[in-house]
Amino acid sequence: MAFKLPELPYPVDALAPYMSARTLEFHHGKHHKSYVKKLNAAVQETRLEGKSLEHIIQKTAGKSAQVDIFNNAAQVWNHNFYWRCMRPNANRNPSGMLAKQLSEAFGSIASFKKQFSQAAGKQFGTGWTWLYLDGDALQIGCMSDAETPVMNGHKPLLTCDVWEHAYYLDYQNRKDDFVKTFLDKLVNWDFVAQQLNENS
Ligand code: MN3
Repeated sequence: MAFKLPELPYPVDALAPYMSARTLEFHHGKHHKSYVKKLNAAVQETRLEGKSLEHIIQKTAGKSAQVDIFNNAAQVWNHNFYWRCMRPNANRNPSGMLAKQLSEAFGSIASFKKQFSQAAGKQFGTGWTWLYLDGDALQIGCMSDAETPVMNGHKPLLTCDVWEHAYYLDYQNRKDDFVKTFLDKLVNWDFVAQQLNENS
């Protein structure tokens, strides 16, 4: 069973004006699609063919001979997850148990957003900014290129793609504006809360 490009969970123009249809057409329809195609070609007739993305990521992480498989598998996983982290007409802030746990871990919701933004801002070059669970501890981290908490057995809760292809058409060099808009206008906090609940 080859991997497939999942449909976006909303129409391609649904996140405008914060993320344009043009960005989603390129990012989902070309970048993400290309990772899926390259991954299928790379695992064909290897022992990894037919295995889950998580299995492939964990088996190839840190192995230089399999870096091509790792990069494409992790990018497929990360993008599959990223689209689900956003929704149209999103609430500005989380509520309920998620809000309580974020406030306990990071001081307040505003402080969580500030720390997440700072982590994204510090990422030099391509990468992803994450909120994830390490055991029961909520952590913010930036990881380079295709790296993902999945490779370490951690549980991702939220991610922001900070590769230039994620924001350049809409924000050009204003990465900080993109991350702020992502946190205030695009995050599907219900999805983040669901990921947290799956763990308990
Ligand atoms: Mn991307």
